[in-house]
Amino acid sequence: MILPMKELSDIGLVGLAVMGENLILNMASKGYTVTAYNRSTEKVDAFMAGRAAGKSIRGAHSVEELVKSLAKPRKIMLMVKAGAPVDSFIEQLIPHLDKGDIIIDGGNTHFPDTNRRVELCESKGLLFVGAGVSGGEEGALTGPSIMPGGSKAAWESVKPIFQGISAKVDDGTPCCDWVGENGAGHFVKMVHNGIEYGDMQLICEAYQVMKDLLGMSADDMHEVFAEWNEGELDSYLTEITRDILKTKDEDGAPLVDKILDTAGQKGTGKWTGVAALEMGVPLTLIGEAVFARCLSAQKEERVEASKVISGPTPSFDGDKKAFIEDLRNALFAAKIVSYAQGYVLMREAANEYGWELNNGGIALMWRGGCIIRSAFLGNIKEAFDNNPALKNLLLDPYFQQRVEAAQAGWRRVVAAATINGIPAPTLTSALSYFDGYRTARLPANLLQAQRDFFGAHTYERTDKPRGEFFHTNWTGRGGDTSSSTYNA
Ligand code: NBP
Repeated sequence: MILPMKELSDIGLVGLAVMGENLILNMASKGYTVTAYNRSTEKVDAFMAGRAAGKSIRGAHSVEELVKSLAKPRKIMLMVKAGAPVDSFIEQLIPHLDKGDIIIDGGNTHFPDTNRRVELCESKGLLFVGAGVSGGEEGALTGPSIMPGGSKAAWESVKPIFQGISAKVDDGTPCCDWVGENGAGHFVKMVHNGIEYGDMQLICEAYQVMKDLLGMSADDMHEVFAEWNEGELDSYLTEITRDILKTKDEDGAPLVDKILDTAGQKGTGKWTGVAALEMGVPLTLIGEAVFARCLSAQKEERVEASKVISGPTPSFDGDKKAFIEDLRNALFAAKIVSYAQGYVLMREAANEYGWELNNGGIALMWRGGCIIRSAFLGNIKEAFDNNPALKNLLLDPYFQQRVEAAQAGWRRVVAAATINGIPAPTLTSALSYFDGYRTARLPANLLQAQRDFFGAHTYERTDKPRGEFFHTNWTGRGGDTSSSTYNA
């Protein structure tokens, strides 16, 4: 269908790589007229002569031409490599823009950069939106999940386009809503990516346990993931794992078996872990998922170590079917822990940066279009609808009941993996967090005694009110002077 081209474009998009091109085509398919621009202008010509031909898309060959082609308030979306290229385009655009014009950064930007850019643009009378976009190439074309934040005054102008092109959940609700001020949109997208790291690693651990402990073939595992995808583990990542496991190489052997076991990463998982460390949030599962990728990257060293260090030879003589059900429960329970931890991190960030995050709305944005989309996010939305002040998802009655029902199987899986020497860092650390979180008295009494012993760091007592600090001269050699009490 050829849609009419408006005299002035509704929006301009800079960056004709995989995401930018597909977002433009998505916008044009919804009736918007879009101006396309790219640093290397030959890509503009190629796009205009190719995929954009006959659509409500016009090409621009300079920033000036781009700006002149837009209806006011002008909306310009950057879909370029995160970092310096975004700053470079902002600098180039500013002299050509008028008060109230809007710059949108749709890349995977680190949220402090967005905080800074909102301040800069607002100081020039412009508006700035930092929008996380998820869904990859296909999502960009057919409906991504979009998480916008920044200058709230921009939302009314941007909303129809973003909600128009975004994925929709079953009742038609768009997977895009205003997230919050400054870098809130990019923060939420960062946590989304961290959760994606966790979900992927959990699936990989279940795969390795099935392969190395149960001796299952890729075809057998394909059947298991197909079945799991019909139930509460229904998700995009379960679905693609199912399809990956049945894909064959040219010789008919499973392609997955021929792929080198070293994982790459572009940094968003690391940022999530760093943010958690900075805010003192125990985000253990995502942290382990990032480290698992790091360990996978040490391929040569692992091969060397495997020749020198021995461990148990995996063997299983139990009920395979029952154990696969345990594995399903382990995956589900650990996934609940991961989202619980991710939400605690977002709550802490909201406190620290003064954002008003809508937790149920975030679950809805992740419900469709993005890589972590799953049926389970509907339950998270319900949990926050029932109790917007929920401290931890594990305390929601539905999730509490589900984890309690799953925990026996989860423990059997972690025990079996440990006894058989199969690494399962995310399944295991999630269980430790779960047990730590539900433990009223942890061994930190001893830890605090150690701190006071060697550094006079003081301690509080169980028989005195909170906030009163004591120091003991443990050896009889130290003095009575204590260190200041503060937490870094
Ligand atoms: P890339 O991340 O590969 O970026 C390519 C674009 O950046 C091209 O337009 C390129 O222009 C431009 N660019 C580069 Br590279 N260096 C530049 C510079 N110094 N100055 C100006 N422009 C420069 O594209 P992408 O994969 O489409 O991703 C775009 C953004 O969306 C990124 O932030 C990415 O992290 C994010 N994202 C990607 C996905 C995905 O699945 N790929 C999903 C979600 C979000 P050129 O043609 O002149 O080199």
